[in-house]
Amino acid sequence: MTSPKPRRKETTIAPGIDRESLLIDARRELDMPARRLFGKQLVSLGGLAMLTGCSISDNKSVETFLSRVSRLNDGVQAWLYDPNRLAPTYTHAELTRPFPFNAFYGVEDAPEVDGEDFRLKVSGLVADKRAWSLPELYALPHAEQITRHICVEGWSAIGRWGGTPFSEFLKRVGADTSAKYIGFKCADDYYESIDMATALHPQTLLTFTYDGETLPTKYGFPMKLRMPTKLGYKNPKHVMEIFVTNTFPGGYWVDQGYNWFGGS
Ligand SMILES: Nc1nc2c(c(=O)[nH]1)N[C@H]1C(S)=C(S)[C@@H](COP(=O)(O)O)O[C@H]1N2
Ligand SMILES: [Mo]
Repeated sequence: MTSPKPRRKETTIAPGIDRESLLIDARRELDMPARRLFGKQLVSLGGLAMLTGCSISDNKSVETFLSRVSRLNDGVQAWLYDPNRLAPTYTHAELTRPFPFNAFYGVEDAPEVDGEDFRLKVSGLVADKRAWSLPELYALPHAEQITRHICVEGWSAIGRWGGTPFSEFLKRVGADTSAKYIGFKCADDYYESIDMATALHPQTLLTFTYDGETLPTKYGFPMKLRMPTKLGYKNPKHVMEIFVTNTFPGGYWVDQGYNWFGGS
């Protein structure tokens, strides 16, 4: 006896994926700025498929489609990004205490980097590939910032970071600022990359302190790239190497499906 085959829902696009949930996902990908651009009603699955140049007939092409939607969204976000617009800043009284720790592991597993031996590697499209010791980095022009860090896991917190404007560091190493990306390798298995416009933003700091103290291990010793214009996961801690490139480097969460531009 054969049991009747379950009737195929008309909206099914691929096994396990129906049209509605795919559309919800695609809409989620096209977050705020993009929605403003396309208009909520205008975003249809067919329209998105056309924009991304994908046919969506099986699992693999659905995956390609979704990743293209995400890349399309990156492009729209980058295009809408105003390199001069400043993120809000706050007062000492507004600091979140204690500032939360977050990583893809527990706080006890945060990597211990030896500051004495530490040398920051610099590679790719830069004139000067010399590695930097911490005292050399600490001697760079200093800026302090109290800004809000927003994590996609649903929390935000106001913190105070100190360090050097990243544009200043890029100038010192003779970075090719016409290149597309800056990549970061971290002491844990984390890695990230950002667009050049954000790298040069006046509030993007290479930070060495938290609230006036040497950056503690949990917050990313020896340094964290702090960008108040980007979501938390875009802000790499325990930075070991910085490279300038035109080849898309991806990122720890981006390579698992998060949006790359990650604006906040
Ligand atoms: N090296 C490294 N950097 C990282 C992460 C990580 O796991 N490893 N997590 C990111 C995420 S998701 C967040 S929210 C912030 C948390 O920073 P905090 O511990 O200073 O709050 O670090 C970001 N940078
Ligand atoms: Mo996060």
